[in-house]
Amino acid sequence: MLTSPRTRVSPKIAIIGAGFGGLCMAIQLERAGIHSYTIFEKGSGVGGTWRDNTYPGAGCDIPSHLYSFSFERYSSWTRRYPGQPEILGYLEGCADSYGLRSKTRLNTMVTAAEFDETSGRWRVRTTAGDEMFDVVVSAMGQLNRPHLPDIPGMSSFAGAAFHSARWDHSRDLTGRRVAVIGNGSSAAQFIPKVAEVAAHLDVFQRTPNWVVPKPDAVFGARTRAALHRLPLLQRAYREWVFHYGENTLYPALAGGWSADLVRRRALEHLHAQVQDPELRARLTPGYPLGCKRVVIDSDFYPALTRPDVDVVTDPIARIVPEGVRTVAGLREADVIVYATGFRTSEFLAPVRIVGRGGRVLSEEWKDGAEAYLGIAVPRFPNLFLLYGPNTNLGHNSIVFMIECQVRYVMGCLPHLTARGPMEVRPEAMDTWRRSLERAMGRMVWQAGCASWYKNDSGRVTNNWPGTASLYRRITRTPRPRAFRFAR
Ligand code: N01
Repeated sequence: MLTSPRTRVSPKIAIIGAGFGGLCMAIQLERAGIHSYTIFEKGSGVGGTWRDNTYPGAGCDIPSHLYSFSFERYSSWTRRYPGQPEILGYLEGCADSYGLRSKTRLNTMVTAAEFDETSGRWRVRTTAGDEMFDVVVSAMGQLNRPHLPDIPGMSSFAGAAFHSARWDHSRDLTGRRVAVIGNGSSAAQFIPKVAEVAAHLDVFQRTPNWVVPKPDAVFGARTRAALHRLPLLQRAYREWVFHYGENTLYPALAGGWSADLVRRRALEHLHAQVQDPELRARLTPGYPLGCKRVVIDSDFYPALTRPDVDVVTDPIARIVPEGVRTVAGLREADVIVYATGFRTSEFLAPVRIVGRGGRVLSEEWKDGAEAYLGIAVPRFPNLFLLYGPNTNLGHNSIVFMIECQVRYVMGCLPHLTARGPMEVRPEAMDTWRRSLERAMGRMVWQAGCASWYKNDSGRVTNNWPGTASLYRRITRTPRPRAFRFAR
């Protein structure tokens, strides 16, 4: 049985993380006149992944007019796909204009959150002390913990080594021999920049990726002025990008009409940019397009064709003081960059979340993270997740999904204020799980490839198998019947 908390007009809310999700949540609370929240941010600034990823060439491969808040449209993007500094600037601007800074505790890591059944509240433990809250909103994202591989000898390397999401800008790569391990979206963005300055670059590729062109465009002063003066034009552009994702890219992932079209587009791109048939063969994926995250980039392949760049496909045997030893021999390096992705299936880690009856979330999720609508978990009352399990997209803007989730949480607040802590019913979770499994069956992600969309046992824990429009529809209004309430 849940116990009732004392009635309060505005629940006290802890938001974990100050990236797109945490800021969106705080802004909507502000707009609703609810100021009783605190954002806990482990880093030294707001921005989340856009504060962490500062590697050369970092940027978004989703057009920013869509990859931004619908309620905070911005006409000043300097290009279709702006770089990381511009996106970070946008988020900082949002934090300033909604007055979120004073509510944000920087350099404060949440270590645990424990539900106290007597008071019906959460004890949030942080590096700065403990505090009680009515509601906890996790906005920790899926791509916030760098994954370092487990290659023998890594600590023996004599040069500098760092992860792409923790770029060491004190290391000048000019004239150095650089080894990059990994070739995903992050590597594809910084490899062209590193290749320009390095004496030699080895790209260690374990699996080739599908790559499609990135049709970037500069938005000059006139275009920006037009977008500023004509909000309808800006809105129409945003809608067009959104619907292109929904109607052309989504079907390519769901075995629909465009699968062959997008695949052919990727192959044409490869043929146009890589002339050497042997290199082309090594860069041609042997699994269906979309199974792994498609790389969207027009500079990646040209960088790989440079005479001072080698694509190394011999498996890595170990790291040695002089560089990387593959099964074919030593590749000397002064610097190693691990572009090896993130620990994506360990949602909410390393925060220890303890719900009703002493249930520990990481143990509940030992076979794979799951949440009703990606937002709520049985036995964890008043805990809401943003960008939680099965809400990542391979075809559209995650900011759109976050807005849907925040609207849902906002819709829950009057219910939990009136009726006490709310907890999703196991039956609702079962129905959700079954519908997810059915929809997952048609998606390309299960088609014989390894990817960060899955956990170690091969279950797709990260991606949403429907369109973004469908997700918006099903999260529009909370259904109280799906929840148990304390009162
Ligand atoms: O990471 P990844 P990422 N030995 O997981 C390799 C988002 N993002 O940082 O494919 C050797 O994609 C691994 O090889 P394999 C975007 O959603 C967005 O690049 O497993 N190699 C792979 O090549 C993206 O998908 C933007 O065989 C090892 C690479 O490391 C996500 O972030 C920009 C290895 C990891 O690729 C993650 O991208 C950038 C090992 N032991 C990123 N372990 C936007 O523009 C791993 N690898 C929005």
